[in-house]
Amino acid sequence: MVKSALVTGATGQDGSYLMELLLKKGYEVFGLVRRLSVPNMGNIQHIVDRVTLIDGDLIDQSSLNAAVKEADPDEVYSLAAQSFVATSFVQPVLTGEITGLGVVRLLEAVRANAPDARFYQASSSEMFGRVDREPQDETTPFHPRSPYGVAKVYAYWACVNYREAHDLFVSNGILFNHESERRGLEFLTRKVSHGVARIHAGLTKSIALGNLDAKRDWGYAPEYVDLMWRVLQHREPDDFVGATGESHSVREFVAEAFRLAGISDWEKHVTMDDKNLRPSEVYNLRGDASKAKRILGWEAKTRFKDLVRTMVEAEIRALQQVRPAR
Ligand code: NDP
Ligand code: GDR
Repeated sequence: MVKSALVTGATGQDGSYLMELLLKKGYEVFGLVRRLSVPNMGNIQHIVDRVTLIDGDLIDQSSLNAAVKEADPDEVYSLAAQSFVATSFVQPVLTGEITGLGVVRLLEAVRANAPDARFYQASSSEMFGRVDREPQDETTPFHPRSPYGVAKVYAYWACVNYREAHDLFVSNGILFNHESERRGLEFLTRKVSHGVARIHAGLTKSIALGNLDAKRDWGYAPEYVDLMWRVLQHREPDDFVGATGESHSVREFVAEAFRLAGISDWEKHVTMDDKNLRPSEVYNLRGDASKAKRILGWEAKTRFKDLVRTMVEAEIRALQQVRPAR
């Protein structure tokens, strides 16, 4: 029997890699997309004729009910979110509506229309926030530091509650940062790799950043969607951290990206803009994914320097395709 999966957040970084993976595994794939005045199919253009796209919005219950009915899924991957932490400080209510309550709407749609489906929730290391121990694992207490983190904690506990109260198969992946050339341009790694490539091409002179001392556990996105799939293949619902176990500062990321582009004096190309600072910052995250390794056989493979290289090289290549070297 061919399995079917419904992926929300289909146009995002993770949705695009996950749908590719599910197609490779022979799934019938349904992707939830919301109506935009100008469609943004960039990440999924290459697979758009092999998946079924369903219109829907996490704010709209009836569209989620209809999507679940149409897909009749064996597996649901709840990836859609207002996912940019900085924006959550200026749009806290919208972030709560989408990133928090939106997940409950999807759970309700599944409970009513596909109660046997397995449900994956894209939970986040941002839930740990102000950490009191290192590394963080499934037992680390949550202390979110942004409206985004708060909304993710709400969604996380809603998932646990639907598992306990309604006996649904609901699992959380608590994933640390994972990046790629498909990342949105406002996220740090893509902003830097894109900016460095433009400086390398002589198109601009500098990048404006915020806190260079924050540390993150950065992995490579295609490996993390494999973890999502493994989480739902496990015999029982459970929660798993996904991380590399290594932490690096924003400053290290920036220095390495400029080094790879052959620019040694990176400080001359980075300016500070207070607009990029957050009212409350998450200073230090490093994950312990040993539970996922032990139970699911999953491990992050791409190390920090290879991730930076992959992203910078992709940006330089992309620019060369637009403006071939003379
Ligand atoms: P993206 O920001 O790239 O993608 C978010 C997706 O959600 C987009 O497809 C977006 O659609 C969709 N979306 C936003 N609002 C709505 C809405 N109201 N209704 C329907 N769809 C909506 O995120 P990522 O792919 O990076 O992340 C996927 C999930 O994993 C998110 O929930 C994120 O919070 C979480 N996460 C991500 C991590 C990471 O490092 N990437 C780490 C831990 C958790 P559109 O294209 O139209 O904007
Ligand atoms: P994060 O990712 O907040 O960790 O959330 P982001 O790339 O936005 O920030 C990482 C760190 O870099 C610092 N920083 C800057 N960040 C941005 N975006 N722009 C800047 O100019 C800049 N300067 C410094 C930030 O302050 C922060 O410390 C991501 C998202 O994908 C979430 O959805 C996900 O849940 C978490 O990762 C895990």
